[in-house]
Amino acid sequence: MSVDALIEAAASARDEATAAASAATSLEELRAIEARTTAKKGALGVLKAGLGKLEAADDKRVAGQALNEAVATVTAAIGARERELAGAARELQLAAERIDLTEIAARPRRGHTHIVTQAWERLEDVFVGLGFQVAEGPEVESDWYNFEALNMPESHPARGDWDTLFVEHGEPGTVLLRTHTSPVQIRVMEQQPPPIYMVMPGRVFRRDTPDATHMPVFHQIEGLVVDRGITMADLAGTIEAFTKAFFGSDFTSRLRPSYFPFTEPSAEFDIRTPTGAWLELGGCGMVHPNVFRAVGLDPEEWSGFAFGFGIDRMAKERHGVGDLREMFTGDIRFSEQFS
Ligand code: 2NL
Repeated sequence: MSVDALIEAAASARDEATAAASAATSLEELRAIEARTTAKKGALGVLKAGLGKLEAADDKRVAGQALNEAVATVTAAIGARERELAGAARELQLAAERIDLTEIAARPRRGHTHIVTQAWERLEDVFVGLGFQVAEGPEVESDWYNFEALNMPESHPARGDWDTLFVEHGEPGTVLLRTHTSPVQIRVMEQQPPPIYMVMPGRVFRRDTPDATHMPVFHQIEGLVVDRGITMADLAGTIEAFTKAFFGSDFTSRLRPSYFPFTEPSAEFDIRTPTGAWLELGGCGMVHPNVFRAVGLDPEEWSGFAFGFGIDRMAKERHGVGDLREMFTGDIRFSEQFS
């Protein structure tokens, strides 16, 4: 091959390869152009191998320069196109993975507590405002804390009123799910000397078939005051102050005679709504001397009152829920109505 023909072939291979490189749409195409042009067995590689056949040193130099220039041009064109393709691929990936954060900020989905929790926390707030402290205790209890210390010895007929759920642990009938939060009050009286001004909210358990007004698992708040010279007038005044603070100043309260084994005298308390209707809320009374004796307090020195009512029913009434069971299905469409 003459030197001119060789230079001509190099230029033509170069032009074909640079045009193909700038039109390429994939890395595979670029690798194929390399293979057929700049590689050892490609067009320019083969021409380079033919350099040795040229006789004149000048011809070798001129043709060698032309070949080197052609390889450099093609290599640069392939490199440039490769960077373009990589950039485009990255653009595509970014577009595909794009998240519009403003869309999320525009529709905040904030949850809220269950209506029983809302009532529980409001009750705590009101009692703390009246000067009470809050105490909690275990849900699995012994016979002593749930019954015995509350003036209900083993033979006491009132024990049957509590539909107790027993736990298979230890001696049969000695370990149970607490049927009220009163055991917490016993624990508090055992652990700290009076004066005591405390409320005990918590989950309690009874062997009941669920219906519109009963659940086997429900929530209660009980209050206990122990001090010197506490009378039934303090109980009535506290119930009245609570009623106005919790329901509003246009509500009032009343006590009606009742019976509980752990209080004497005992009463039910009702609240009167602004429309004049009376609603039963809970029970209360003066702490029975036997309860003081059970925790080692002298009933001649100390006196006190206690009260208790159901939290679930308060939430049910407040939100006009027709059936207690609705509150515990866990159905988000129910819960979300009460933010
Ligand atoms: C109700 C009535 C009541 C008590 C709870 C109590 C606790 C101790 C001593 C005396 Cl340690 N009494 N608690 C007293 C009267 C009534 O609850 O209807 N609860 C839902």
